[in-house]
Amino acid sequence: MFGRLTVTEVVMIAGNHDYLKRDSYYLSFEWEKNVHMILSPDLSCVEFPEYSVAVYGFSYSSREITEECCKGAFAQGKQSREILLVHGGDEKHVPMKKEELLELGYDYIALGHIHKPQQLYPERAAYAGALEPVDKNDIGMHGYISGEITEEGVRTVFVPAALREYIHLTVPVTGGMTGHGIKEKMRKRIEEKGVQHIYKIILTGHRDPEIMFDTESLDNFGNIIEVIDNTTYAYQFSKLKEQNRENILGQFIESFSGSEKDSMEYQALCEGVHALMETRRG
Ligand SMILES: [Mn+2]
Repeated sequence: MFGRLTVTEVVMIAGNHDYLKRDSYYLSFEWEKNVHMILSPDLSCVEFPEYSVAVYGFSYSSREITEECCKGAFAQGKQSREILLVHGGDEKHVPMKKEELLELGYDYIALGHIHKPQQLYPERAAYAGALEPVDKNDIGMHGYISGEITEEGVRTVFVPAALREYIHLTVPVTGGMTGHGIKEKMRKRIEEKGVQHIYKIILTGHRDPEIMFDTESLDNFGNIIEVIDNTTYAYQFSKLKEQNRENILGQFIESFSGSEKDSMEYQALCEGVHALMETRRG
């Protein structure tokens, strides 16, 4: 596939997942002419004199690299534009400090390992992130970074390219909404955001105590991996308290007076009242 590219040179390094084992396919594979894999575990470079560019990097030869090997990995001035490829950034995978990276003298540092795209320093160092999200908690946009080095310096732009996103979608529920109503609301919200994405739905707000909804049946498009029901029951506590001054229900509500809507106490109030009401209903 890389070989089909017509005006592109590909430079790559092995990371912690595809590190260079003794029988690694990387060691014997014959890449197309435009593909340059840096196999050395020590800093090496590929030069492109026609573009006045040198790309530096090193590959993993073990699952982990706990040394700070970016320390002292200075740009060597072989070409007028120099780029560094690094895979890692956490404790067990090439620990590094942002300040130290920036002092190495590269025009740009292209980072991998962390799946979420993020800039370490604008126009100088960034994680492109995974091309597609690879885990259900890998939320947000995914794509690649397109960069240009000119006389004016480096300019980068993040290009969203993933076909799907994992989205955590909050759907507010109000008292009086039926199971069908909630399902319709979810359908609308998902249609607005895109049915191609994969959703974790978080139901919030208050629901009618009489309403039972089956979270299993809410999946309109087959793209919901989880429904979390964080709703509380929509009771009118002040009215219930008035009506039940003389019994345990009224006293129970009274004992929670003043609790904040989002607090654990409020949750306990809702659950407790619901339990007491259920016993009444018999
Ligand atoms: Mn990695």
